[in-house]
Amino acid sequence: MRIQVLTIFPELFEPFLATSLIGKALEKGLLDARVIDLRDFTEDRHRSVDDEPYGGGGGMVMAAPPWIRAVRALSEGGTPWRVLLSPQGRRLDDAKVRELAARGDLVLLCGRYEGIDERVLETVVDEEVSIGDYVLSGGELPAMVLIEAMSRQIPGVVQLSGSVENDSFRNGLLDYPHYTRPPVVEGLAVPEVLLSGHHAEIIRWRLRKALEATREKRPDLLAAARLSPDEERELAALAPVEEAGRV
Ligand code: 21W
Repeated sequence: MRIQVLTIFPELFEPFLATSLIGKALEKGLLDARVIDLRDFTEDRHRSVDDEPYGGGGGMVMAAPPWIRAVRALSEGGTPWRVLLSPQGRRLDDAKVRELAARGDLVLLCGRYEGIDERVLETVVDEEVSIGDYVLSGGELPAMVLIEAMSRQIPGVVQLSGSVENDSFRNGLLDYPHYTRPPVVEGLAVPEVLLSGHHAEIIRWRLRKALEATREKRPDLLAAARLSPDEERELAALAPVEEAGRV
């Protein structure tokens, strides 16, 4: 997977790219991530990337020419899919992560200031992606979120490919509860079944807990989940929902 990031804050990506899973993926050559300073594509003495908005109003707008020169330069010798991280984008979810990861060759554009000249979108952007409905100061953190999520889809990056396959969201459900030593914490014991060694029972218990958690915390996910006949049967057999506040 090749990812090229365009930003005016390349240093923000350094510790992120050097750390843990991403760092190892880069080392192993499974991921090729490069961060490019947008200012390298300016042509004025001050390397300026922003200007006042036509039509007036507050704030500054990122000018089109450096973006267009940069994206064209990064597209030489290939046809990368060009994604602008933007509050106007479609909200990122698991399906979009997989879809973008499958493209294999991406340019991520990280904006700052009040926005980017619309002609950038019209000329060198294939798609806009947001990470949620809250205001950030730029596209850098969203780009890191996207890079981390996509990296987990590269075969060999997450050890035990099973942990990706069984991951929460794979079947559209939340995760089951986890426990490790010690066996009792603050008077709370680990559920007996997990100590029983009955693998089939443990699998079933985890499925029931995942179904319960999803029904309780994310009914929207449960409504959209693609459940197997076995999972449907377990869902139907769950104890009815406890009403909040009932004693
Ligand atoms: C945030 C730029 C808000 C401009 C209407 C008109 C990329 C982001 C960003 C930013 C505004 C993402 C306004 C979730 C995010 C990003 C910087 C608009 C006010 N409203 N995903 N003017 N949240 N944010 N400014 O902020 O670039 S992906």
